[in-house]
Amino acid sequence: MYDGRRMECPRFRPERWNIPWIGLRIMRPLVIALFISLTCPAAGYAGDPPECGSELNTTCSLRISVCPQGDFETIARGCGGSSDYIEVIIRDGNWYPIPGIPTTDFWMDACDDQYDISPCGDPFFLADSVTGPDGRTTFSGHISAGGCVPEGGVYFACQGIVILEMPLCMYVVCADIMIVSPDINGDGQVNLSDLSFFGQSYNHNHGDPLWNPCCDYNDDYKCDLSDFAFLGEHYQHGCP
Ligand SMILES: [Ca+2]
Ligand SMILES: [Ca+2]
Repeated sequence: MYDGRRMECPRFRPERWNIPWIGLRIMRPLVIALFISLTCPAAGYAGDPPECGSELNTTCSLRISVCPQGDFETIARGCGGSSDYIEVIIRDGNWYPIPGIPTTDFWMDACDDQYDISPCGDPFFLADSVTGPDGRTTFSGHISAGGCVPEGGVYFACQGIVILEMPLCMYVVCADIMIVSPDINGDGQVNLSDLSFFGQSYNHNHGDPLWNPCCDYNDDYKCDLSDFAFLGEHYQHGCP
């Protein structure tokens, strides 16, 4: 069983990595995992950091509106109700669950390299609790970030190690999560520059050439006065 040891590897934050010769962010987590496997002690005992065997699930196709200030929609409301969540089950190299992982040891970003979650703070979101005896925890709170991930999904990392699809662990798990923010350009502030982006999509709906899903904060496939009201509510909000 897990003996309480924590991995002493350097902690990596995938969003800070720049690998121009690969380009696609989808490759970046795999490169990070390879680097860690080469520079850290080999797995072989319970209590190793998360590797192949971890899981990432959502209760539905989450659509979450976030603000750099962390005061927009919670993950729990990401499907229109109030009880949805993201779930992870973290296991080590021997598929033993890892309990006690701190709430701060998780990270997420867009699977598609053309999109970005722009985090405010480190961490910019928290797990609801430390991982339990089964290695499980959930996420249902606020996210402090800007940017936009309209498609392609979101990957998760725990202690810098990206969760991969079982059983082969060849591919990154991209959870069905869409993230939008009134900080449309992801510079950490909701201001005039975002208003300019919003204006270009205003009164354009899904299917229109000028439709921009990053401007739809109430998930009705329209960019209209309702969304403008949300932008106004968070105007001049920024990273704490
Ligand atoms: Ca902005
Ligand atoms: Ca809308």
